[in-house]
Amino acid sequence: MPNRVTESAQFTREEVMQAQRCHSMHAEGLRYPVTPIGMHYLLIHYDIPYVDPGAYELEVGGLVQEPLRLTLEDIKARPKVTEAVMMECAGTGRSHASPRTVFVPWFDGAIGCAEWTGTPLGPILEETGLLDGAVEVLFTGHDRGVEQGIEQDFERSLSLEEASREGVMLAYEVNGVPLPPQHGAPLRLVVPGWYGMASVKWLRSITAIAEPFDGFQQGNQYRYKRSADEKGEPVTRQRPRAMMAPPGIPSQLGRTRYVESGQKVPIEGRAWSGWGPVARVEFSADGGRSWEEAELGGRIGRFGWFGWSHEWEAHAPGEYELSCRATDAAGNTQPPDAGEPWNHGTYGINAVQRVPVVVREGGEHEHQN
Ligand SMILES: Nc1nc2c(c(=O)[nH]1)N[C@H]1C(S)=C(S)[C@@H](COP(=O)(O)O)O[C@H]1N2
Ligand SMILES: [Mo]
Repeated sequence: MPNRVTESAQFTREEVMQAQRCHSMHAEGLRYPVTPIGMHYLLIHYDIPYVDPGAYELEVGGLVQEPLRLTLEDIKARPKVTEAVMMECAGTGRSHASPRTVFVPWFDGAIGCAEWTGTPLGPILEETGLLDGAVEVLFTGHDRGVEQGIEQDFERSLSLEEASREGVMLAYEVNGVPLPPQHGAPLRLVVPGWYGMASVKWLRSITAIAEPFDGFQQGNQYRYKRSADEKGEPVTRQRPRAMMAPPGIPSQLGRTRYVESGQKVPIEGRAWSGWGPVARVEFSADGGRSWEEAELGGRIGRFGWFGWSHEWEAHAPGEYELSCRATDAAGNTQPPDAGEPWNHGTYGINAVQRVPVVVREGGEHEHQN
């Protein structure tokens, strides 16, 4: 059974359920250099499995000389690293596309940049002694479900090279506290630069394998394909994106912004790319017809997002559409619109953010206090 796609502007009951289980980061959360953990987005395909941390064991096996069974204490006794890591779901921007896939109906908020603490994966793979025939490492979670009619464990692989990269870790803490259940307790993989599906939560086992993994979450889902029956290309690293913390105050329902005229409005935001450092961020107040250079700030850690800022001169009353766009060091940038070229899973949609703003004459409108 292929993915379902819809052109309806209305969301289905299933999508609303998905959106409640898997929430976005609030756009105003962009003001925090490190995302407070309850604000970080969530994506959970099946159930959050109950895993007893006291009884926990990670199996490392397959094509290795010395299979290991590691308790949480064993893992915590290993070299400890903390890294800020920009995470984003591959379904990012899906609701801006038409048609869209029926899954988690993300707009712009499938993001977060938290500080993960754990132990590097590379040395563990080295110690087990990968055998010659090993080509990939498979990561299997404790969670199990039925997806498009197929019962499965959530599992994904990485090539030996990707698995041993700097920053790839087995994490047991986030922002200085033990992993909460929804983020993968007691132990998860964190793969900087990649869309989130690579960072397998609730890790049960790590297995060195002889053939590239072609299971459901890799051979079928998370691929850029034009139709359901095409094999397509794997979804890997995050495409560049910039986002601003929306200025002014919001309307409660539609979240249009209101600012008063005749002032310089400070705009701040974050930008990232999995394909290299961010090289520039631009800002537009006219729906992307003209662009101004924003000021690019520093990066949070080695794998986090970059800060940026800009001053917007909101002189005249009227309706505006604010946008921003990032370009990375490799020259990749963001398209103006979602879904070009369209892909069947509506993955990796990095169209520019659009923030509707009404600039009002100061003191002209009704208010209560
Ligand atoms: N075992 C397991 N790992 C998983 C998932 C899952 O459903 N099961 N979801 C993946 C996806 S698609 C994303 S985007 C990230 C989300 O991580 P977060 O919920 O901590 O933000 O976890 C990934 N790891
Ligand atoms: Mo995801």
